[in-house]
Amino acid sequence: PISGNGNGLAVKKNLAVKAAASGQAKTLAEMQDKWESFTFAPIRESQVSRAMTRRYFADLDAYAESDIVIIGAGSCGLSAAYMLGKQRPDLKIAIIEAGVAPGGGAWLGGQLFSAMVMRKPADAFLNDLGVPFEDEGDFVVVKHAALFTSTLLSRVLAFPNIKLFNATAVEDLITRPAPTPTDPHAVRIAGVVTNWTLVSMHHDDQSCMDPNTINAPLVISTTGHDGPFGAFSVKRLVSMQQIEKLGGMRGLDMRSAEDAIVKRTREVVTGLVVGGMELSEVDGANRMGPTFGAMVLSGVKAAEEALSVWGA
Ligand code: AHZ
Repeated sequence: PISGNGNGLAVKKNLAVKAAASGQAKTLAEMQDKWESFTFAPIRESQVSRAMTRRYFADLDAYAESDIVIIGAGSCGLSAAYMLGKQRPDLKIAIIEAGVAPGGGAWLGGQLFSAMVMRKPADAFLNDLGVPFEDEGDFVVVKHAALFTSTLLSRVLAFPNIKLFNATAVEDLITRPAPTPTDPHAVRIAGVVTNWTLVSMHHDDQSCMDPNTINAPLVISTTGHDGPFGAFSVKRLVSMQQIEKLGGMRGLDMRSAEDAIVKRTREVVTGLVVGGMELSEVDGANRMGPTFGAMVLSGVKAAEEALSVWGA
């Protein structure tokens, strides 16, 4: 409804009439060569505002209780989301991505080159996704990393049960006591604490900017290796004394790094599955540099681990 202009009803009626008159869908061919008489369907600014905010706040409301939260929408997080969306349309899955642009480091291959290399058998993921590649024997090459990332992203965003909150940072983890016989101070992870990233970046020079929260029985953290934003959850696990210390990512060794990351993808603390390069910081694993097979297969395994924990 249009209101707040002192003449709400009249405007509403007027717009409804115009919308009915021009509302028929046109094909692009019908528009061609008729640009002199071209006009868009009518609109009022408040309609645009409400179209966006109503949906965003309805999503915040709906996903305040999520089934699974994925932190980070890089190649690993998006791969996990894709597998979960495909297998479990009944689950509510929120992805929290600190950047405005989801995709993490997967928009380019390496050193700003376009092509993206994936070692076999990660080509199975590309086949599932429908991304074409050149076969080089033991590895495959996607002609542009952006083709991989944009395809994966579009498939993930099309799932009705997945909501991506980008430009939103996870600032902390929600915990509940879960003492064990050997550790009376153990906790389980029960959700995430969020804030708009621009707000998160200004806690030092602005005050009173409390965060928001999402409850979820299972969190998958894929925030990448340490950096301005990376390795977020595992660093927090150390400061809250749930793991003793981080192993620290080791130097580059393509030959061992990829197997290690996939094999070690697991529930690190109850309720928190860690995948992708964030794991290299926990276990002291090598980095692999510009080969992305381990990222997608770690995502596949993280989804599998999450579902087994979630269903347990
Ligand atoms: O913005 C981050 C990125 O998109 C996001 N992120 C980090 N901290 C966050 C937080 N809240 C919300 N606190 C956060 N989002 O997480 C995403 C991580 O993506 P990535 O591409 O950096 O990590 P990945 O593990 O999916 O892929 C790693 C790719 C690499 S790094 C590497 C090497 O250095 O050797 N090799 C490969 C293949």
